[in-house]
This record gives sequence, structure tokens and C-alpha cells, in this order.
Amino acid sequence: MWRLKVAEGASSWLKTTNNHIGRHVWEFDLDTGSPDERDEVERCRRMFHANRFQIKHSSDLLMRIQFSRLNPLQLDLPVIKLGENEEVTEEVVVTSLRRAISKYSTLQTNDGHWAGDYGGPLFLMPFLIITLYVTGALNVVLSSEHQKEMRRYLYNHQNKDGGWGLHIEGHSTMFGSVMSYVTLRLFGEGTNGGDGAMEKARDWILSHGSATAITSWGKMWLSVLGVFDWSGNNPLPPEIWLLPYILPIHPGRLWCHCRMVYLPMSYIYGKRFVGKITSLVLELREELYSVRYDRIDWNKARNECAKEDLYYPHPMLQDILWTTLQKFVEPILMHWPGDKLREKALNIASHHIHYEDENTRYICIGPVNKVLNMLCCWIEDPSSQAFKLHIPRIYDYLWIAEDGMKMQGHNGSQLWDTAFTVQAIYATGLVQEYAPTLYKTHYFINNSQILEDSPGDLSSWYRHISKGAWPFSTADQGWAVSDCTAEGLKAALLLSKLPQTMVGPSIEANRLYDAVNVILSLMNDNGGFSAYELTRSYAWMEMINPAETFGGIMIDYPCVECTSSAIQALTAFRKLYPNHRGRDIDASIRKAVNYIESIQQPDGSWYGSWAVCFTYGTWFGVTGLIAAGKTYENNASLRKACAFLLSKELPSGGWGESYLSCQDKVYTNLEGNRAHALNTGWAMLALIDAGQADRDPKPLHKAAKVLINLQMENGEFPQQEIMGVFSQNCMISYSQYRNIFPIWALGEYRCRVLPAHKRI
Ligand code: LAN
Repeated sequence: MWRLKVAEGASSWLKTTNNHIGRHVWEFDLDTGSPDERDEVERCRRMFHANRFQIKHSSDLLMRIQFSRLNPLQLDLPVIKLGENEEVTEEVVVTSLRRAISKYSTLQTNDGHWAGDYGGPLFLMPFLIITLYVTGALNVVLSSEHQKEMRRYLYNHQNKDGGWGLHIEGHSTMFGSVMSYVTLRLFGEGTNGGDGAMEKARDWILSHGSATAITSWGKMWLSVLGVFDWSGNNPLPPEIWLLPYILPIHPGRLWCHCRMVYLPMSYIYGKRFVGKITSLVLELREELYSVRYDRIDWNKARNECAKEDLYYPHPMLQDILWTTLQKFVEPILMHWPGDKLREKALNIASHHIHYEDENTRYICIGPVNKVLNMLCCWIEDPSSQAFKLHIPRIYDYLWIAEDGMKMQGHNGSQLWDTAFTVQAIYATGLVQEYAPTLYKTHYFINNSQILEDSPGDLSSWYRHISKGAWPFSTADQGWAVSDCTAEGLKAALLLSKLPQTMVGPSIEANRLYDAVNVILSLMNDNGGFSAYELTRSYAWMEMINPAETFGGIMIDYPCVECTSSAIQALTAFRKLYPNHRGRDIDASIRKAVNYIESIQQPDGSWYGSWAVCFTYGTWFGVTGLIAAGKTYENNASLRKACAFLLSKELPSGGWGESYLSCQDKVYTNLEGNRAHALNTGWAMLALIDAGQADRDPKPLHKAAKVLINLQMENGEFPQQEIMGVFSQNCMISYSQYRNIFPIWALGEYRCRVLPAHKRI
């Protein structure tokens, strides 16, 4: 049976700053699990498979089965379903909340966080598998059980038309299809495997332009594998790292994710690395194209891209740039004496790669640079320590659910979910009852703060300060994020208001000051906050964004979420510590408020960058302004925002926003106008904060009823459509949200709407 292990790391190859707090890893153990338990797991797998075209999101049932055996829950509370004419009463809400929080508490890990599926994108596992294949480590790193579950995952997420999407809910794309097909082949599937699934996949690929039409990231990975010629790639010269920092295109000025992904890519490109040409590689060369491999026009292939994949079409400028580099610059850098410069550039790239590896304890900033860096370490020296140190951290990214094993978009969302959970439980007014849960969250938050800056001269590594920040996942991952710091700080401050006998010792003031320092340091001149660093270059850099499937990746853009979180954290801090940097804080809040108002859409909404989309963004816009002391009565932005949200409420009383909202930047309901618990929760939280209860509580009553009726028999809320997003076009799972936001919204409803209702 698969078992989730938490806060463990037995290998001497694993480095940690905090005893692995926050780390969760699945291990296969033949000897564990009763026959009952195994049957239950099998049943869940069969159910997922049978419904896979209707329900694409798994519900983390393997983890739930494990936890329900570990922490059985006997609840003597009635399951409530409200009829059309029934009112939501205090008793109903409290019962629903108790059922929800009690169940959710049983899913908490011993170190105080919530583990869960952070999958969604379908291109990540193929990157890993190609890396493992070319380094010869596939069967060393992944047991046959791992591989079986990964195959299951791939087949489960194949679309009806035979292709695969960019993410689990997306339409088929060349990128998703070729990468998944190749991965299945590397796992040993035959061309006619999977009951016709492989043939269908190949048909999809060949009838949509074949693998020459894959996106640039796909081209790069296929080249590594040896099934695409490097000359069919647009240049990624590592020499860009030798340019002076003053230039806006210097990589040190890019969004850290973009920088960290293109860094190892440029190393691999500079080396034109190709894995061993095996017989399987030769077969793939035949399978992926409609013409013979040696007849492919690679120069033409450089700029080909299937229309299904094209989210961000290259402007002409890019074509000119790449062609110039390809025709005139690369030939110089490939031969003496130009190759001396290449060597120097590769050396510098290698330094930056090792710096990133070491300072994330080989987890890296994300899944893409994790495997790229690992590959670079191997290319540099197959028997290197660095490569070996990468291996145990692969498992930090793998997650198994009833749909199979996947590579996640991050090594988890531990801190983020825990910080929200604290606020959600706090909002319900039931903190006394859930003190043990809060105690553990406190321990986790306390032990997940980043206590040091990255080593060395920060500016020469293009790093911002991180001492006092909170990360998105774990302290070992170590990258500071502005809003994770803000939400971490908010949670720490709330917990510090509760008796220490109940929730454990508070975090010392000095460490909170450090967090405030990080937040203040991250405000841009325009008052906006971006995610990881200050915005270091210009939006026009997007013109040279080479990734056809992703938008807005070149620089760290300020966004409403991060700015609002910063305001909320700073105002909460100012209340408790009025004497610490009061003037800086006031000035910062004032500017941040202006920024938020300036980016409001004409219809009153805000556009969220990290979840779907207008309900999420508007929740942040509203809560930011309210925290800064604005009110519905004195602030036109808030009035417009409320009108916007109310205009999108469905006849049923909920909200349900499709992921298409992100792609198209136009508010789009879910198919069939279904309500989604998350959009409903966000809209409720915004409206309640903006005083809707005092004006007209009816829309809130209806919304609360929708949430209560969505609640399942076991107390949890259902996993509905995928709601997280990044780079405008790729969806990502936030598996704890399904409980966090309904709890939070019903909590606020209980404490702020029902009493107001009595007053009216
Ligand atoms: C995340 C996850 C968390 C997210 C929030 C904290 C929710 C947000 O408010 C700020 C941005 C941040 C930290 C974020 C940035 C982009 C990430 C890291 C991700 C969405 C998780 C995966 C994604 C990463 C870029 C995926 C790799 C793909 C590339 C296109 C480089």
C-alpha cells in the first residue's frame, strides 16, 4: 500500500533547516494495509476511471483513506440539507461548521499542516521521466509501483479525442499529447498499448501537425531525448548572463521562475546535450512525425506551433531576433574563438544552478527547474554529489491519488493552506473547540519561517532578502513570497491573540519585525506588490516571451492578491505593534491602496492572477481596501465591486466561475451555471467584509444555503472544478481550498451576517 510519510527524511543525502517539517512523501510498502483498505483503494481507482471524462479532478481519496483509519471520527451531528423555503439559522450554520472543521482536523498532519494534491499541469511528469531516462536513473529512482501509478495517471487524463491538454481540464494540445505519449513509451508501453489509447494518441499528434508543431519547451525536451534536432530550437544563448545588469533584458531582472527555468535550459542548449540514442529513441523518431526524420525542415520547425497550443503568439520581432541569433551569432559561439565565450557563459550558468540547488536543499524553486537543474548536474558530471543530492528530493514533488501518481506544480502548498486555515477557523468563532488543531498549525507556522537570507552577496545572485519571510510550501524550499509572508504573518498575529495555554507559545516580536521588513521591502514604486521580488524590468519584455503556452511570465508583475495581503498584514501588525515602523507602514498602506484602486476594472472587478479569477481577485481587492479603513459608504471602488459581485450571483444563490475567465479575461460561468463552493466562498467573504449584511443580507443567505447544501455527508465539501491558475493559461489544484473557503465564508456569515440580520 501507498503510505504518506510526514516530516521524515532518513537519507543522509537530504539536507534540512527544520527537521523536515512540512515535507510529505508517498512511499510504497508491500506489507502495510489490510485487505479491506486495499479493496477500498481499488474501488476509488475504478470509480475515477469510470467517470474520468466527467470529473477530471481527483479527490485525494488515498490520503483520505489513510487518515480516516488513523483518526476515525464519530460525529453525532445531523447532516443538513435545506429545502427551498427553509431558513439558514445559527444552529444550522454552527452544525455545518462543526461537521466541517472536525472532519478537516482529522486530515491535519502531525507537524501541523495539511498535505494534499498540488497537481494539475500535465507537462511536468514528462520532464521528469525524460530526465531520468537520459541519465539512466529511471528504474533506480522509480519503482515499478511508481511507474505503474504514473501510467495510470497518464491514461486517466487522456482526452476522448486521444490527446492530452496542458492541464487536466484543458483541451488537447501538441505539447501535452507528445509529452505524454513519449512518457508512456519510455515507461515501456508499446505503440498499440493501452487498448488502443496509444494509437489514438499518435493519430491525434499526426493529424494536428506532428511533433514539429510542439511548443518551444517541448522542442527542447525532445531534443534532449534525441527525437528532435537542436537546430529546430530557437537559440537560448547562456551568454545573456554576461550582459551588464543595466540592460532591461538581463536575466537577473526576469520573474524568478522564468529566470530559473531559462537558466538551466540555456546551459543545456549551450551544450546541445543529447541523451544516448537507443533503439526506442530511433522508434520515436519515426512515430512522432509524418515525414521521415532526416527530411524534416528543422529551420521551419523552429517557429512552428500547433494552433491548439498557441496562447501567446510570437510577435514578429521575436522571429527576427531568433533568426538573427540562429544564423549569425550561434555559428560564432560554437567555434573557436567564440566558443571560449560560450565556455565562460556556461560556467557562470553552472554557478547559478548550484547556488539555487544548495539554497533550496535541492528542492528548487519549482518542478521545472528542479529537473532541469538535476539534468545539468548530471551533464556536468554523471557521478557528481550534486546529482545524487537531487534524487531524494524528486519524491517531494510526487503525489498519488485515485487517478494515479503525478508530478506536482510545487513541493506542496503547506504554509499557504495552513495560514488560510488559521484565519478560516478564527472567523468561525469556534476557536476554543478546535484549540488542538490550532495548536498544531501554530507549531507549523512557527517552524516554517525563513530565518536567514540566502548566503553571499545577494545582488550578485539576483536575490532579494528573505530573512523573516514565509515561503509558499516549506522552509527548506526557502524562496520568500510576499503574500505568503503576509498571510503567514496574519496567521501568526491571530494566534498570538489567543491564550498561549491554548495554542502554544507565540512567535517572538523580533521575528515578526523581520517579516514586516520583508513585506515593506517588497513594495514597488507604484505601490503594488509582486509575488517574489520587486518588478525589475518592463512589461514590454513580454515581446520576447518565447513560451507559446504561457502569458505574463517575463517579469514579476504586481498583482491585487499580493498587494491586498500586504495591506492586511501591515494593518493587523500595526494594531498590535503601533510603535514599530509606524510611519513606513502607514506610507506603504497608502500607496498600496492607490495601486489597488488604480487596477480595478471598469466593471468594478479585479482580475486575480493565481486563481479563477474575478471572484478571487475581487475578494482580494475588497478586503485590501476594507483593511485599510475604506468603507462602502466612503469609497466608490467598494460600491462598484459589490455591484459587480452581486451581478454575477447565480439564480441558485452561488457563484461559479470557469477557468476560461483566466484565458479570455472575461467573466465566464461554469457550464450549466453550476455553483462552485470556492467562488461562492470568495464572493461571500468580499460582500460580508464590505458590509452587505447591513444593506441587504438576502444574497448572503442564499449563498450560505448553497454552501450548506453542497456539504457532503462526511462533513467535507466536494472537490469541484480546478480553481488555481498561473501564467494566465495553466490550471493548478488547490486541494485544501474546498474545505478552507466554505468554512471561512460560513464562519464570517455566522459571526457577521446572522447577528446583523437580527438587528434589521
Ligand atoms: C505559485 C503557487 C503559489 C502562488 C501564490 C502564493 C498563491 C500567489 O499568491 C503568488 C504566486 C505563487 C507563489 C505561485 C507562482 C507560480 C508557481 C510557482 C505557482 C502557481 C505554483 C507553480 C508555478 C510555477 C511557475 C510552475 C512552473 C511553470 C512555469 C511556467 C515556470
